[in-house]
Formats: sequence, structure tokens, C-alpha cells
Amino acid sequence: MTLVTRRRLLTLAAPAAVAGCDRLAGNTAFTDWILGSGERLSRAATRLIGTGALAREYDPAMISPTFKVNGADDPEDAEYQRHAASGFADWALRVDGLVDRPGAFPLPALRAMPARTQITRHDCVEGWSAIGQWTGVRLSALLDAVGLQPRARYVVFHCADNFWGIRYYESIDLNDAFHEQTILAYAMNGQPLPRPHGAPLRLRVERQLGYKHAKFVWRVEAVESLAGIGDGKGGFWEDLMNYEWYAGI
Ligand SMILES: Nc1nc2c(c(=O)[nH]1)N[C@H]1C(S)=C(S)[C@@H](COP(=O)(O)O)O[C@H]1N2
Ligand SMILES: [Mo]
Repeated sequence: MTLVTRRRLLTLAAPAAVAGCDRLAGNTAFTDWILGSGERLSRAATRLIGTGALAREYDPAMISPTFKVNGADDPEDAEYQRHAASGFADWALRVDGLVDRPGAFPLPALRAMPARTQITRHDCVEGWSAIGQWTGVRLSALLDAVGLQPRARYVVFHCADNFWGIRYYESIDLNDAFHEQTILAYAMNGQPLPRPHGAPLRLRVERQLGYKHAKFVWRVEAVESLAGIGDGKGGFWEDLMNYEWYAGI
């Protein structure tokens, strides 16, 4: 499948329009029209990303009676423990990096944003699967709220837990970030997200393997390159064990 990335489209469309500005500077109406069409083109480009096949969704009857907990189940980080003890009442998700309006989003604010509920199968690379229902804020809504900048190419999820002092993190590209089923889940099977499954927020990126689904998400960062993050391979297990960055199922 050929993915038309937002960046590729923008480099084709927008700079061509902007390059004409100097020459046309005297003609305001025409310049406005050209810049306006650049805007329209970049909006069209934004609509093209985040498309593609949906992961299969299941009937409520298929929800697994037990859903294994894997990896970290209760981050020992003092700040995490303090917030968990108060039910994350005064916690807020930080969203920053290449965005126009970096912000901090408390859980009630996230719950008030466009949401999605889906029943999907989680596949762990270690060879187990489980079906669960997830409800969360659409990542696309969050990114639209902060105004993703055209230079942004990846979204990084910084987590509250660490192994041997190395913080868990994960990253996805904009096609997955804007995909309809990509959510930051605050509920599982109709209940507030249980701590071992990643409270207060965990990523669901349904077309990829379990390790991409970052739990205990503390901060979301938009970046142009993954080079400066961790060891540069885009995720904790990618850095440590050379796991695939794109873990397509
Ligand atoms: N922050 C964080 N996210 C994580 C992990 C982890 O250890 N820490 N483990 C990953 C792995 S390998 C899997 S299979 C799933 C497990 O999610 P679950 O505990 O809800 O089953 O979370 C993923 N996300
Ligand atoms: Mo996993």
C-alpha cells in the first residue's frame, strides 16, 4: 500500500504556492487566493492521512473474560503514585512539541472531546491475544486541538513507567495518528481504565502489535524525527530488542 504522507503532499503543494509570493506581492487579492489555495490544499492533505483499513471489530459477546496484564502494571514513579492515589483528579496530559498551542488536558477535558468506542483484539508479540472494549479520545481530535505543525511527522508517547531506569515510550506516524481507531483510552470494558492496563490513559493503535499500545501515557510530543528520542528507534522495545517500529498485524 502506498501511503501518501501529509509531509509529502505538503512539500508538493504548499511550497509551490508560497514560492510565488514574492513575485505576486503587489497583487494582494491574487496572493490571498494563492495562499488560500495552499491552506485548502494542506487541509485536503490532512484529510488524506489517517485513512486506510480498519482493524476488525467484534461483538460484545466476544469480549475476553480475562485480559492478561503485560509489562509494567503499576509504575513506581513517585509522581505517578501520587496522582494514582487521588484518582488522577488533578493530573493533566501534556501535549507539546511541534504544535501551535501546547497544552495540558485534565481527564474531564479529554472525556469531553470526540470519543470512540471499539471492541478489538490485542495481539502481543509474545503469542497471546485478548479481546477488549476500549473507549477514549480520538488522537486526531487532540492533535487538531493543539494544532499540529506541518513539520511534524511522528507522535511520541512518553509513559510514566520505566524498566531499569529507562522510560517506556512509543511512537507512530501521522497516518496511524489520524486513523479513526487510534485513541487514547480512558475506559476498558465500560469501566475506568484499570491501573494495570495503563491508567490514566493508554494508546490503542489497533493495526499494530501490543507493545505499540503505550500504557500510562504521561505526555504526547509531536516531532519531525525520532532521532533525538531514546536510542532513536522509536520505542522502548525497538531500542532495546530491535523490535519492528512498524509492528503491523
Ligand atoms: N508504558 C508501558 N506500555 C506498555 C507496556 C509496558 O510495559 N509499559 N507493555 C506493552 C506490551 S508488550 C503489551 S502486550 C501491552 C499490554 O497491555 P495490557 O497490560 O493492557 O495487556 O502493553 C504495552 N504497552
Ligand atoms: Mo506485548
